[in-house]
Amino acid sequence: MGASSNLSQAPSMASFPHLLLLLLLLLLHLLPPSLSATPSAIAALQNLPLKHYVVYMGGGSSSNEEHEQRAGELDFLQLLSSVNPRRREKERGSRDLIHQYHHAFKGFSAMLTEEEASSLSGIDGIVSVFPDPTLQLHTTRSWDFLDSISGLRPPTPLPPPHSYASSSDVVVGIIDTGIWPESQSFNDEGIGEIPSKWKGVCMEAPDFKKSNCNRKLIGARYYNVVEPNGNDSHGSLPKGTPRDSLGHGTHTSSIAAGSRVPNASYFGLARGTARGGGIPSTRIASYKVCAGVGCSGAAILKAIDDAVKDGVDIISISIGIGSPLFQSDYLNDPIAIGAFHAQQMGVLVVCSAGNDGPDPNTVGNVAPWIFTVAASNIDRDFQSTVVLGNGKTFQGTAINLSNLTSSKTYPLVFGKDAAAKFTPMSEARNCYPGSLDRSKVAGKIVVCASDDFSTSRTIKELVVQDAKAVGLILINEASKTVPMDSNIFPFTQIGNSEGLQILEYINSTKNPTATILRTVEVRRLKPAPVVAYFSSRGPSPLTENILKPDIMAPGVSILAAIAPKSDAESGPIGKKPSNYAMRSGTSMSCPHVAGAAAFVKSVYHNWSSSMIKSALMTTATLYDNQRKFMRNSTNNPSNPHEMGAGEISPIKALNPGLVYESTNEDYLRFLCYYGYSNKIIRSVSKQNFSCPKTSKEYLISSINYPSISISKLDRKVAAGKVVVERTVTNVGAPDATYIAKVHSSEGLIVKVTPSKITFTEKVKKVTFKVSFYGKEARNGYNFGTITWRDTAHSVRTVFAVNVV
Ligand SMILES: *[C@@H]1O[C@H](CO)[C@@H](O)[C@H](O)[C@H]1NC(C)=O
Ligand SMILES: *[C@@H]1O[C@H](CO)[C@@H](O)[C@H](O)[C@H]1NC(C)=O
Ligand SMILES: *[C@@H]1O[C@H](CO)[C@@H](O)[C@H](O)[C@H]1NC(C)=O
Ligand SMILES: *[C@@H]1O[C@H](CO)[C@@H](O)[C@H](O)[C@H]1NC(C)=O
Ligand SMILES: *[C@@H]1O[C@H](CO)[C@@H](O)[C@H](O)[C@H]1NC(C)=O
Ligand SMILES: *[C@@H]1O[C@H](CO)[C@@H](O)[C@H](O)[C@H]1NC(C)=O
Ligand SMILES: *[C@@H]1O[C@H](CO)[C@@H](O)[C@H](O)[C@H]1NC(C)=O
Ligand SMILES: CC(=O)N[C@H]1CO[C@H](CO)[C@@H](O)[C@@H]1O
Repeated sequence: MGASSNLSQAPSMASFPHLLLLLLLLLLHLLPPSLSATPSAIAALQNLPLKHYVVYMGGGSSSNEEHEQRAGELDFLQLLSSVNPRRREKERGSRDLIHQYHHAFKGFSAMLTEEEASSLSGIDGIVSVFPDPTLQLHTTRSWDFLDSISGLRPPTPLPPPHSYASSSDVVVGIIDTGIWPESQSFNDEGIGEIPSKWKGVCMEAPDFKKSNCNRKLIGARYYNVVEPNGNDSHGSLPKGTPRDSLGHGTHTSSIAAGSRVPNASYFGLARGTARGGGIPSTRIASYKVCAGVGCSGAAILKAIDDAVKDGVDIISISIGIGSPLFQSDYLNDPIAIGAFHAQQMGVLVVCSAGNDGPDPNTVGNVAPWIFTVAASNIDRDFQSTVVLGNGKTFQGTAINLSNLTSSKTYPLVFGKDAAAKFTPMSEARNCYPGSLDRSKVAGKIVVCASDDFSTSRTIKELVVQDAKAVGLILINEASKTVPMDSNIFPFTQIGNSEGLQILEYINSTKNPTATILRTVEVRRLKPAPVVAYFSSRGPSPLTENILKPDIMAPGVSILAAIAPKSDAESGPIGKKPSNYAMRSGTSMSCPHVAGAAAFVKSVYHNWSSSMIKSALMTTATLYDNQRKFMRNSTNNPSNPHEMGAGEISPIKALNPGLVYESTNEDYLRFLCYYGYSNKIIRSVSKQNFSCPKTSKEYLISSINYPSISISKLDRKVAAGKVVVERTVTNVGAPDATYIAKVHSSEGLIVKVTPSKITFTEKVKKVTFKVSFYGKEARNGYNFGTITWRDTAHSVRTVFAVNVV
C-alpha cells in the first residue's frame, strides 16, 4: 500500500491483539475468485500490468462549469502523459481515465502501471496516489459476511408529527448498492415538489426509467465499477443500472428516509409500520458504488463528489475498509477524503463503525469529520425454541419460516458423533464443510459447535442442509444475540450452557430426539438497548485522542424494504416473496443516525454538520429501558469505546441547549497534530494555512469535539495532570446559566473551570478547561461524563482517559 504513497509522516499503527487471527481471516476472504483469470484487455496494452489507482489532488475549485471541467480533464491527461510518453496518444489516455473529481475536491482515478503511480505521487499538487481499494458492506462482520441476512425492526420511534413535518427540503444521499424504486417505502404520496436547490439526476438503464424517480426518490446514479481483476469495463458508455439487486441499499435507504408503510412485515414477523428515521418527507438520492458485496473506493469518491454538487445535505455510507488493519492513513482512505471535503461544503457524512467487535481497536471510519455509528440490539427478539425428547425446552434465537411442529420429533445427533471417514472429530463437531457423514445425519436434527470463526453460520447451515438433515441447533455463545434468517430451514442458536445440557441429554439416552419450534417474536425485551455483540469497538486504531465510535443506534434484526429479487427464493413455498426483510449490522444503525440528522436539519436549516452531530451526541442516552446504565451483550456495563455518547434520542436532539462546534480550522489543526506537513494541508484545504508551531499528537485531545479522549495520562509526568479545552455555543434561549457536573471512575479526579458559565445576548460562546488528575486512578482506560445543566437542558460529554 505504501509503495505508491508519498505520505511517510503518518504515525505507525496501533498494535492489534488478534493480529494473527485477523490476518488469517483476511486471507481467507481476500482470495479473489478469479486467481487464474488474466485481465487480457489490459495486459495487451504493452504487456504492462495496469491497476486502478486513485490520484487525489486536494481541494477543488467547486466548479460546475462544463468548460472548466473540460480544462480539468486536459490537466489530468497532461499529468498522465508527463509520467509516460506513451500516454501522449490522447485517446489512450482518456480510455484509462476512469473517474474525474471536479467539485468537492480535485483528482481522478485511472488505470496505471506501478511506475506511473509512483512517478505521479512525486509531483507537486498531488496529495496521494493509492490503489483503488475494494471496500465492504457493513451488513455483517467480515468473517461472517455471507451471513448477510438476519433481522430487523421499525426504526427508532418517530417524533410526533409537528407542523414542519409536511414538507422537507432535506436530502439524504445513500452511497450503497443502489435502490429498488418500486418499493412502497419510496412512494411519494403527500410529499411536496422537489426542492429547487436540487441539481441531481435520475440516470437511466434498461431496467430503470426516469419515471422511477419521484418526489421521494429524487436522484439515482450509478458508477462503472472496475473489476478488481482489472477487467476493463470502462472506456465505453457507462454500464450498469441504479437498480439494487442485493437489497442492501434499498434497506439502508428505507431506514434513513423511507415513507410510512403500514402493516409491513417479514412473513408476519416484526409486523408494524415501516418508516424512515427522518420526517416522512425527507428526500432520498441513491448512489450505487458496489458490485456485489465489494464497493470501489474510487467510485465512492466520485459519488461523494456528485452528491455534494447535486445538493444533498447528509450522506449515509454503510461501507468500510474490510478490516481495520487496512486503515493506514486518512489520505489513502476514500471515505475519509470524500467526507472531509463534503464537511467543508456543509454536508454531514454518517458512516458505520463496522462489525468487527467485540475486540478493541476495531472501529473503522474514524476521521473526526465523520459521524461514526455503533449498533445496538433493540427491545425485540426472535426466538425459536428447542424441545428435547425428555420434554426439556431451551429458548434459542433465530428467524425461521420452517414447518416443524411440536407434535413430531426428530432424531438428534451431535456433529462430532457423525464425522465422515478420515475426518477429525474436531472438524465434525463444528460442522465444517465435508466433515459430516451424510448417512449419519440425514433425517436428523444436527447439533454443531462454534469453536472458532473460520466457518460462518450460513455455511454451517448449508453443510447440514446439504447432508439432508432436518434442522440445525447451533451452539454459539457469541452470536446468539444476533438472530439469523435461515429461511425455511429449521434452525436455532443457543448459548454454551444450554448447549452443554443438550449434549448431556444426547449422551444420556440411546435415541435422543428433538424438534425446533416456530419463531416467535418477543417484544418489549428488557434490558434494551444493549450494545450489539458484533459492533466494532474503540479506541480508534488511527487516533486514540479522538473518541470513536461517536454514537449508537439500532442495528440488530431491523425490518426494512429490500429488493424482492434478492430474496426471491426465500420464504415458505406458495407465498409471495416478502418486500421487507430483517437484517443486522452497523450498516443498519448508520442510516438511523442519518435519518435522525435529517430530522434535526429539517428543523434547523442553517445548522452546520458539526452542530447537528453535537446535538445528537450530547443528548444521546446512556440508560436502558430499565433505567439502568446501558450494558453490553455479556451483561457488563457498557463504555464509550462500545457506544460512544450512547443511543441516539432524536427528539431530545432538537433541543440540545449547547453545542460543540468543530470548525474547518479545528480539522486542519487536527491534520497538523496528526503529522501531515503544511504543504499537504494547504493542498488538501486550498487555504493559506499554517500549522501551529507546536503540533503534537496529544493536542488532538483539545480539538473542539463533542467527546473527550486522552490516549495517555502519565502519572509521572506533570504530577499526573492533563488539561484539555472545549468551547460551547449557546443555541437555546439567549440568557442562560449552566453548571458543570462530573461523573468519573474512582480515583480519576476531573475539574471543570469555570464550572459555571453564563450566556447572554452578546455572549454566545464560552470556552472552558477540563483538568484530569490521574495520580490515584487505576491503570488503563477510565471513563466518565461531564454534563452542563441549566433548568431545561442537560448537555452531556463522555470522556475516555488512558492512565499509565
Ligand atoms: C470482462 O468483462 C466482460 C463484460 O462484462 C466479460 O464478458 C468478460 O468475461 C470479463 N473478463 C474477465 C477476464 O473477467
Ligand atoms: C396486514 O396484512 C395481513 C396479511 O399480510 C392481513 O391479514 C391483515 O388484515 C393486515 N392488517 C391490516 C391492519 O391491514
Ligand atoms: C462487556 O464489557 C466487559 C467489561 O468491560 C468486557 O469484559 C466484555 O468483554 C464485554 N463484552 C463484550 C461482548 O464486548
Ligand atoms: C416441510 O416443508 C418441506 C419443503 O417444503 C417438505 O419437504 C417437508 O415435507 C415439510 N415437512 C413437514 C413436517 O411438513
Ligand atoms: C459425552 O460422552 C463422551 C464420551 O463418553 C464424553 O467425551 C463427553 O464429554 C460427554 N459429553 C457431555 C456433554 O457430557
Ligand atoms: C441560523 O438562523 C437563525 C435565524 O435566522 C440565526 O439566529 C442563527 O444565528 C443562525 N445560526 C447559524 C449557525 O448560522
Ligand atoms: C499566507 O499567509 C501568511 C501569513 O499568515 C502571509 O505571510 C503570506 O503572504 C500568505 N501567502 C499567500 C500566498 O497569501
Ligand atoms: C416466522 C415464522 O414464520 N415462523 C414459522 C416457524 O415455523 C412454524 C411452523 O411450525 C410456522 O408456522 C411459523 O410461521
